[in-house]
Amino acid sequence: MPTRPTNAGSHRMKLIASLTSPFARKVRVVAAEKHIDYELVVDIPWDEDTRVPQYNPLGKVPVWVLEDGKTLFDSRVIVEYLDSISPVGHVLPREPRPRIMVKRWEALADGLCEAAATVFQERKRPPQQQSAEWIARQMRKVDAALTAMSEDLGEQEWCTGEFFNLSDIATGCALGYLDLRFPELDWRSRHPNLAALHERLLARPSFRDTLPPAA
Ligand SMILES: N[C@@H](CCC(=O)N[C@@H](CS)C(=O)NCC(=O)O)C(=O)O
Repeated sequence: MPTRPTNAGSHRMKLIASLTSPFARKVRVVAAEKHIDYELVVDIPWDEDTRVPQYNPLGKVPVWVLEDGKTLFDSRVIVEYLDSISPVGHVLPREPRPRIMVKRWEALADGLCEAAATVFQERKRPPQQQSAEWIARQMRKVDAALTAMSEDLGEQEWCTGEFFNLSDIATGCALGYLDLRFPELDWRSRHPNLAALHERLLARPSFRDTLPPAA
């Protein structure tokens, strides 16, 4: 069960996260795929009593707390660290070119989430303060990222070819985030290959067990 932060002196590694964050989900999926033990500490950075700024000056989740209390952020730094501490189920290739191509996918998927999260936050503001132009600009990024992902995936089983890796994890978390925050966005009919990838990912316990709670 997730807990609130309590035992600061513990040596068990911790992940401070909200259950709806696609960036935090990416970290949780990587940790699960690599069988890395940690304590999940649920903290919502938008809540008044959030303690996230004590762990990350940027006030964002996810934050990974090491055994000695040192904190790591952001999600890309955390997943790179997790991949380096355990040889189980590497999610990043060793060779420079394939490795950077996986990180390129990650940047695209994370960028989609950033644009989508910006729209989600903008829509929470009073209607007269919302900028339709700003929302349209961000949604164009979401659409363009989906198109690029779909084109790059093509008929392949996984994002970078025949092996499952961080590119698939990041993409799956981005698609899951769209389902959570933009259920009206019919990305499946426009990009059936991404829909099939999403189904393949949901066959993995790491993805099923980290599905965001219903909005
Ligand atoms: N680039 C960061 C993005 C993290 C991020 O934006 N997290 C959101 C939750 S999905 C957050 O904590 N927002 C709080 C805020 O911006 O104050 C990462 O990959 O970890």
